[in-house]
Amino acid sequence: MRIGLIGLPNSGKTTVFNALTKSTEEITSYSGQRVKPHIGVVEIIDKRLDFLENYYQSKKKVYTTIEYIDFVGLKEKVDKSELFSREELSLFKTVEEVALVIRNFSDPIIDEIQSNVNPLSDIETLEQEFVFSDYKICEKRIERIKKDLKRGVKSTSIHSELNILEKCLPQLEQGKPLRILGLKDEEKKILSGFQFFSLKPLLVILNSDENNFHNNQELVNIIEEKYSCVEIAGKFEMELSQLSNEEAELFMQDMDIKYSAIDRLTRKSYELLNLITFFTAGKPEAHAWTIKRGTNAQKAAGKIHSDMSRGFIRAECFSVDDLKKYGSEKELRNVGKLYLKGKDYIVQDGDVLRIRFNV
Ligand SMILES: Nc1nc2c(ncn2[C@@H]2O[C@H](COP(=O)(O)OP(=O)(O)OP(=O)(O)O)[C@@H](O)[C@H]2O)c(=O)[nH]1
Ligand SMILES: [Mg+2]
Repeated sequence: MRIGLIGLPNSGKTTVFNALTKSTEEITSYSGQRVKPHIGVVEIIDKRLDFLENYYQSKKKVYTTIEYIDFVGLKEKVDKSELFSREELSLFKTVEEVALVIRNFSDPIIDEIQSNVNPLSDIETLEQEFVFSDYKICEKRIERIKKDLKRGVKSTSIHSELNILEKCLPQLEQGKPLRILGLKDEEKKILSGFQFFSLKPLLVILNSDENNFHNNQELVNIIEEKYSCVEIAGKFEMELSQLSNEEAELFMQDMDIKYSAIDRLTRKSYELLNLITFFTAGKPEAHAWTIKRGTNAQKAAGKIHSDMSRGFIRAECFSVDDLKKYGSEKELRNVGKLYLKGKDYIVQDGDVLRIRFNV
């Protein structure tokens, strides 16, 4: 999964990126330089996988990963230029979720050169940039299609495309993102070539001052009326990420932070994108896999290897929590908690699967 960190200049994107990926990219401090996007991979530590590794004495353990991309700050009033450079745009296309990093810390210089802290207004500014950019793309495409139709171009796909675009345009005209238009999956698929900004799932990272962290519940509630939101103290979390795990835990206790930024962000992202985790486990390796909620066993098997999906016979399946509770696979069998499932079984979060397949 790829998540793009997007925001106004100096909102703390690189700081948050460093915190999440334990990187040490330079904090550009007011420079507004167009540096290249940073890319970093984070392992999603999952205690359930640790348990499985230990239980099966696996030789190898593979967590799922999230890739974060730290983009350069978006300038306001971009109507004269494009939102992103060509290179950034092609990276943005690969992003499954946008995480808006919103400044909620005061800094005399940033306050002076940009504006005072105003998270709600910043979210709105960015959203309007997305909407405006999408509007231009949408309008242009509609014109193009209409010209083609006039010229006598005939195709059914062009009509369905036009239909959907004409549904999108008024929404954008009213300044509303396409995300909330309630488009069906088939419709989104038809639009996928355009890479509309305002259609991507969006999560707000409220980057709060370390001294004011936890005092922003009211603000978080307001943001959550429209968006999924995680509050983090970016600068503090960045400092934490450079410490050893033990030291970091002590500091977190001090700050009354139960879960690290990465834990909370991952949880929210999974929720937003409707993702779950299943496992495969044995002596050679314990492996966590990410799939969409509602995926059936045959498709899930395809995540592991395409042969497993093609030759799928059945899946032996139990939940990692049951294994913990009953202590062994033998006991699971005795109490009827080890199931044989067919290809249509909908895989659940925390399932351990063993796929039987023909080659
Ligand atoms: N107090 C405080 N300062 C922060 C926090 N996050 C970032 N800063 C400061 O804000 C400034 C900008 O931080 P960056 O992480 O470089 O911001 P950015 O969004 O990556 O900036 P651009 O890439 O230039 O758009 C730096 O001086 C940081 O130290 C925070 O959570 N608290
Ligand atoms: Mg930066």
